[in-house]
Amino acid sequence: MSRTDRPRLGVGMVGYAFMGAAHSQAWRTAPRFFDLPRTIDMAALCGRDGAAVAAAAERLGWASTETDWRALVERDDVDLVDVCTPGDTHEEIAVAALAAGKHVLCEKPLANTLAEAERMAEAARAAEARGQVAMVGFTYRRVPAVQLARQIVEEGRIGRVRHVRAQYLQDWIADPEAPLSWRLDREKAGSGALGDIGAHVVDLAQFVTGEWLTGVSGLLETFVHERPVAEAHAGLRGSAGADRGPVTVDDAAVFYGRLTGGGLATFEATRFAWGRKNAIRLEINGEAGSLAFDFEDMNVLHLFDASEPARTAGFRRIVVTEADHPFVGAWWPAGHGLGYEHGFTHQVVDLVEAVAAGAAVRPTFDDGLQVQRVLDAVERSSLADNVWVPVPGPRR
Ligand code: SOE
Repeated sequence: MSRTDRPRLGVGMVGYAFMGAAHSQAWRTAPRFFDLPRTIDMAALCGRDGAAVAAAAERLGWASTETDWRALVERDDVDLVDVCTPGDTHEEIAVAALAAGKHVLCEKPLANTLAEAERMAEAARAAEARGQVAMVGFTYRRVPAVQLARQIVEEGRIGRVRHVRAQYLQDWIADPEAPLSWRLDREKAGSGALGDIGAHVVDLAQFVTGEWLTGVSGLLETFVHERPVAEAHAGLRGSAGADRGPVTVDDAAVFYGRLTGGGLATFEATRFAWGRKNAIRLEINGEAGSLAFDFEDMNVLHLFDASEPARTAGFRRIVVTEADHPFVGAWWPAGHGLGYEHGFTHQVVDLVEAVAAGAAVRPTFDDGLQVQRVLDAVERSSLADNVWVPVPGPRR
């Protein structure tokens, strides 16, 4: 089937900041490197400020604009709504889009609260029964090295999982004078490091092991309670004075939990780790070996096979750039590697294939709800002197 006579998939996106730019790149690029079963039409970009969204549409490759997401959701030429807005709007936009018969891709974390996530997952289950697709944007699952790690665990190569050691380390607000942004405001973001980056490592731990956390205990901390207000975020000014405002979320989270297979998991999420820019570090220790990954060296997966004779045993450095590694064959010759943006493109590839097949694609909103259950339990634990808080399992 030539590319031109494939059924059209009209996409409408809400939001055009960092995630909007990364998703736009994926919608533009995926059809050019993967043989998708749909022709992608980047039909409309939505944002409140008409002039700003028009400029963004021009820059990011969208054919038209809307200033009200409700209008976007009702458009007949939009089949899929991509939600790239702060967490306080995820539920209303995603639920309205699902009710309007659209497929939905929603940025992570799914929601700002457990109650919102439960309502979104319920709406998604009903929509999936009608043949619609709902996906949450945990893009790091689609880094080839992470996909390979999942395959190795699933093949039983490292045996039963004993430990998961997961960190997400950044430093973009380690400077106490770094200005406030919506990510530091509880109303907009729901939480700080816990929901923003802790959500990623919870999802990765559950994805790579195929297990989920049955209970957690944790601590949250806010190191800097007040910051300068940048003009763009004038609305965040507090009583602290016209040019400063309060930080109302956690700056860092540390927590641990038990996995369904009996293993133990430890997590750390912080944006105060000077020198760490986007360091997602995952180590899985099984009864027969270990895996280790660091996003700051994202094309490499380390494998230790405990069956190797001690004389020559050691971590093997697998360069995940071969054509038969997940997703890699569509890109460059062996050894040339991929980047941060490729996880977003691979996300679009699997989403569009699921839409064409009329099938669900993971992470579903139920997967997003499972992460939200963990975040909620960590928050409740931290508020109660880090007591142990059970985490209910997934519906299916
Ligand atoms: C900020 O911490 C952030 O932009 C996250 O919100 C994204 O999900 C992650 O991909 C990069 O870092």
